[in-house]
Amino acid sequence: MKKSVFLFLIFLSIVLLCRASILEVHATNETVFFEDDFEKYDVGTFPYDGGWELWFAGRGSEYQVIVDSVSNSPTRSLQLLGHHDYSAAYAAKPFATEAPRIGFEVNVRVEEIGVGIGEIDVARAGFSELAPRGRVHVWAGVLFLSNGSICIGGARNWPVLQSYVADRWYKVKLIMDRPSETYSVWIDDVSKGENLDVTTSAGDIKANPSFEIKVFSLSQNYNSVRVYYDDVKVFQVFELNPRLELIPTTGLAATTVVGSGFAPNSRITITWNGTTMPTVPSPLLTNVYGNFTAIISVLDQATAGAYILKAVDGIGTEATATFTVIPEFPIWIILPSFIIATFSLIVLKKRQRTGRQSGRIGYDATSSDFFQCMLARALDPPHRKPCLM
Ligand SMILES: [Ca+2]
Repeated sequence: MKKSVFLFLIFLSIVLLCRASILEVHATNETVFFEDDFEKYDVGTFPYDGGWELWFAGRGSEYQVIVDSVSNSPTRSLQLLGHHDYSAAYAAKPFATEAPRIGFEVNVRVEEIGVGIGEIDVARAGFSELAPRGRVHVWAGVLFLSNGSICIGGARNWPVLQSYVADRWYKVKLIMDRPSETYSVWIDDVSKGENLDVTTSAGDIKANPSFEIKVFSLSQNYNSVRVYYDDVKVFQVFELNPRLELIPTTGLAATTVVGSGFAPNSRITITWNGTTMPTVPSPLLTNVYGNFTAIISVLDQATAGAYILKAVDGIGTEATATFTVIPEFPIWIILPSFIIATFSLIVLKKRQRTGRQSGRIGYDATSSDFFQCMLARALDPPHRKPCLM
């Protein structure tokens, strides 16, 4: 009995380890554009050094600062404070990408709820752009309303995700699929919605697609409530499905290598039977979709056979394809062609010569010797004597 329990525990441990490994592999399928825990800035300053911009100063720039009185990790966070309904406090960090799937994480803490009008947001985090006349367009922004609700959306009548309380950190995560204009959202790592339609405060989503996103922004909008942000991460999400195609798959000189399903914006290394080989272009990088195209020259032109080409990206994702080296013109084609061509050349020259001299067509001993000489050279490469007409 004890032995069976012991074996069961070992089996359970193996299963859990495998599951952990799978989750770990899955978690690596993202590229971080930037992350910030606000620890490297001086207290009382705005994090300009980290690339953050202060779009609007709310109650005053002296309130839009790093603080060490409240933090999610380990000692500092960013405080924002607006000025009633007159002026919001906005911190924004630009990032330029055409990546199809982008996401963000941020921890949010609101000092008070139930202050002022309840149906408007005191905290707002999301992908956005600065529009003319001091407006900010947000795509699927996550909103903390003054009535204690966490909502989402770029327009009014937002769907409610859950309630929240004051003076508590909430971890918000959102991943947006821009080609389909959908997103999924989590609060404290619990899913609150999948494949929801992206809406935007810019207006109709078709006229204002999420590919217009230029920044990630944090703000304190209404009711003048201190809001704290910490541990920001903005990233790209991708799925690995590496494939390699060669065009052509056989030949002698060169081939085009077409890869897909690799890590986006990642450096690709091509090997030929294990030997790293030059590529055109160089360096070779995948695009935002994880695709690439390159031209390579065949390394072993002298030895016919099958060779393994392997492409590996910066995180170790790899795919292989086989290239077969064959002479462009096999000997069984070259030799008869050579004989026929030589014979035809002799005949032609003979005709020209005899035609010029007497108008008669025929052979002589000299041309026959030349033909035999050329045939001997073709069949016996070491035979290097010149063949004379
Ligand atoms: Ca921190």
